[in-house]
Amino acid sequence: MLGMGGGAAAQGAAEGAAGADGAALFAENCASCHAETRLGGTGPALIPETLGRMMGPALEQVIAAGRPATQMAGFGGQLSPEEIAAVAAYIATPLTETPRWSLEQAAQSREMSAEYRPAPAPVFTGDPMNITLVVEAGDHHISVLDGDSFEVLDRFATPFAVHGGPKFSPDGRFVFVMSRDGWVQKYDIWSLQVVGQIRAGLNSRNIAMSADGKWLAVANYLPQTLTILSTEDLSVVKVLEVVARDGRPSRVSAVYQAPERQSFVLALKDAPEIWEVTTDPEGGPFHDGFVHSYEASMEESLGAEKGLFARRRIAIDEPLDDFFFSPDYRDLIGTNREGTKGEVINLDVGRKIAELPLPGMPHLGSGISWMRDGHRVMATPHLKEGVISVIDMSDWHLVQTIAMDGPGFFLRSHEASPYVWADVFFGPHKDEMQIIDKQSLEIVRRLVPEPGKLFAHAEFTRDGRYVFTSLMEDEGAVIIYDAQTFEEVKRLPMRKPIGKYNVWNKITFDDGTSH
Ligand code: DHE
Repeated sequence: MLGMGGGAAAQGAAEGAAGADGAALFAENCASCHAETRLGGTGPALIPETLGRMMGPALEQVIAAGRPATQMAGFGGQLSPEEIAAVAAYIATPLTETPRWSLEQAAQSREMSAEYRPAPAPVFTGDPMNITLVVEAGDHHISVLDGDSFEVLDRFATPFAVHGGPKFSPDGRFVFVMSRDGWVQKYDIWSLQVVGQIRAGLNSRNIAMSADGKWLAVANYLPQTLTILSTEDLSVVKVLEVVARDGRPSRVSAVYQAPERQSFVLALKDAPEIWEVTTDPEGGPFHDGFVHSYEASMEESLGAEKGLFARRRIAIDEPLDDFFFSPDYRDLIGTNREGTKGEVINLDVGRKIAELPLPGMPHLGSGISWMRDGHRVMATPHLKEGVISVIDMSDWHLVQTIAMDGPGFFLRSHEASPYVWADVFFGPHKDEMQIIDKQSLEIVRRLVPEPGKLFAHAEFTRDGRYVFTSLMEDEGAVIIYDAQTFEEVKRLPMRKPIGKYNVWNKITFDDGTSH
């Protein structure tokens, strides 16, 4: 079923370790589950795009010992260390051809659950708007937490390696999650049941929901496409080939919804372009009556594209990897992975309006904003520097660089909270959460619940009273704190909990949450 692309391509690279033939060993031992093409079957895809980006044990260790509580058995008894090294080298080698994944192939992968019965009302008594989902990477599950009682209402299996924020329907009833292998799963929070799943791409970055809740855009690395699904039944409604103006195909860095604009906004990873794809059935913001003005260069790209999913290109200086928006979605703040500077692109006029001093690989995807002294400021952690940059969004000047105990990954706050919770994901202080006062920008507290263990990512309850944090270890926990006193309130054992997502905070775009 899968398009060709891998197979023998990487053979040369994997023949090395004492002459063991990694490709042949793979075909014999692994292909039945992971597919001859390495693009996945009953087991996940074994390609660098997926493997190189996951937190977890080394490849050789997994091949030798297997993965507990999964179908992945250990091969330590059958293969010598040299043979295991050759298989690991083979699967770490890039595919030589970009695999195909057509609309038809995606459609054939769609599986809707026969057991699913939509409930007329929530099957639990708690507030459905205060549900928080916890992605557990240890055994690829999601736990559904009642945000008032802290009870686990359900725990369901997800596709392998879910990444990024799940996207909730505007009424908060359904949620969609995406795996790095391109599977998108739909779950009904009222019924506490999985609705179905589809493989929308072969290696995907993230998903975005349209403002009207009808469409889901899937940003793919492999193949170079943007897949648009119907949220109703997960059917594929459109596959946009992502080809830059100069004819080169490009991966998609990420896609987000711009609710005020009724559009999806995506950045191309391999070309200096931003695309805006309208989800307005009338074709806005590209229809004739649209109030914003466009520059002449934009007119050209509007061309014949009108109506639902019409696309607009915005030319920029260099490709963007990571980005963030002003609350009115007129400005996009982006950076490349080299992370030397940030750029502000105004989406109305379709060009750069400012540059930002943001060295040290800012992680704008987890940026947040809030009001300070009558000005809106945004803050971003940096993956390569132990600082958080705070920028004034009215004139784009750097307000302050907050010195942290190491580089961090995630920031979170809440409208009702005077504090930002920031992790120190990398380095010797990975066990620490630093709490920053949103007005003084001072660090007011450091929490270290388990010295030496990775402690990261925070999410608030709907009312902002409690904060859920992750002890990101295989035998880890969600640790719940009082958001005012910072006292630990409860600990829920979990299998490597990563991200946590509160329905209300997400669907209302609460100040303090990332996309
Ligand atoms: Fe993420 C969100 C990109 C590595 C956990 N990450 C995102 C988003 C992007 C992104 C673009 C926003 C998507 C969205 O929510 O719609 N992540 C990247 C990378 O480029 C990077 C650095 C390398 C890569 O793997 O591609 C990366 N991310 C990781 C991890 O190693 C993490 C810690 C573990 C994992 O799951 O792989 C990780 N990323 C997360 C989480 C979010 C996320 C938990 C959602 C944060 C939120 O609160 O919304």
